[in-house]
Amino acid sequence: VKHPLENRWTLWFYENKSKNWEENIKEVASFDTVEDFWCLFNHIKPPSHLSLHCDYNYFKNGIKPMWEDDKNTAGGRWLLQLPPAKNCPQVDEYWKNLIMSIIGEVYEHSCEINGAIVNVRSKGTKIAIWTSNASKENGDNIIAIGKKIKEVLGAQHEKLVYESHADTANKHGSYAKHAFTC
Ligand code: M7G
Repeated sequence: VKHPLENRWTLWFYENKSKNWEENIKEVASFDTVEDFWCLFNHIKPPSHLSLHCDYNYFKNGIKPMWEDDKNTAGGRWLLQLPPAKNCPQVDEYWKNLIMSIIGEVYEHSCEINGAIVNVRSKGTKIAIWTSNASKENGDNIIAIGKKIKEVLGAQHEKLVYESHADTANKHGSYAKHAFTC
């Protein structure tokens, strides 16, 4: 008997092929048991072995890994910015622990977590958890999620920043306004 997860999750893969961002993002597979997750996760390259400009996205089934999805429009992301993967051997371990934590629903406010993304870029690797409610009034829950992320990653020394998708989408230059840090 396989061990069921609380939610069904979908892996999406982004590969920079065409100019149209949305065309580059493809649904790969879905799973709702621990065993099927490991089967998929162990079958694909870790982030450190991905080509530049590729992303893995694990999202709850039915939520697209895009700002435009109804569940994401009012949300934001907790972001951990790391050096390029070759200079950062922890990337794969962080990523594995992060995905295990979201599908295992270890967060007190797991219902606010929509998914997680790793972006492999020349300037560095970004790891993020996307949450559904970026409002100031939801600050306590956002901070609680951020603290838990640091704990599950074993990354107390790293800095996390939270930015709303609205700010990220409207950013000028490389930096969005940071709504929270932890
Ligand atoms: P990125 O891949 O998140 O980070 O965004 P990067 O700048 O380190 O590569 C790159 C670009 O992809 C953005 O400036 C947008 O043009 C596009 N893009 C990224 N995301 C997450 C979205 C999204 O959710 N919706 C749309 N329409 N475009 C996006």
